[in-house]
Amino acid sequence: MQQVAATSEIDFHSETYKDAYSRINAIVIEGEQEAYENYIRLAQMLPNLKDELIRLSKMENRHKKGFEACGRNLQVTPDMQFAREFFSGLHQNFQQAASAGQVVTCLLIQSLIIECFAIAAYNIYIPCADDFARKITEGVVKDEYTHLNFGEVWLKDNFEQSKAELEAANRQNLPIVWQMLNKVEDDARVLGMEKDALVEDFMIQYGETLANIGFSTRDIMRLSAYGLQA
Ligand code: Y39
Ligand code: FE
Ligand code: FE
Ligand code: FE
Repeated sequence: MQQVAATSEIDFHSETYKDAYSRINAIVIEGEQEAYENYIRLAQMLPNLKDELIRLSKMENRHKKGFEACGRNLQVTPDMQFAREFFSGLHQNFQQAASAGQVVTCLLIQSLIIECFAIAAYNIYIPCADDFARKITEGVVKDEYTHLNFGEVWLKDNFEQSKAELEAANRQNLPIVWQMLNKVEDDARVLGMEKDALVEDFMIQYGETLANIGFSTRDIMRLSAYGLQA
């Protein structure tokens, strides 16, 4: 948001750029793959919303294919091992919650935290992306707002009975997001994405989301500051 379009200064074919891209591109591909699996799992947990959730999962699968094409376009091989480790914390917590039938926790992890992270990252990436990746990412980010909205609406409609579980899930998972950001800070900067801008956009998006669900301003301050110093 505070970023000036910097594409003219970026050499998309330099070894430095391609090395950083091999990790960031992998993270995005792995994230989209996990999002695909997570929405299928949520469809099993919310059978009355199965068709809608399967539709969301298919969108995630298309996103994955789009970002794989972005890597190929720059002749970059994504470092999938790095990406699986990068997502392992949120992945484990989602799996555990799903096994325990904690749909509120699953929605917080995928539809709020991960979608807000994606929206922040993609919006910051668009002005500094290569032409091919920019067009792909512009299409993807529109879908991510739809996914975020799904979680928002469900949690708003079930707010009173979800509140305590949301607080606990936020406390467990938000610090992991800050740790993830720290791990990619240097690579993101090479791509033209500043950590401060990522944090700012994430906080704005996540705060708005919590407000839409029904949390008070005071709750939002408390919830969104969790683990920020990580
Ligand atoms: O719902 C989705 O499609 C989300 C899975 C995708 C997550 C993308 C994670 C982006 C993090 C990039 C970090 C760059 C600094
Ligand atoms: Fe901004
Ligand atoms: Fe996606
Ligand atoms: Fe998504």
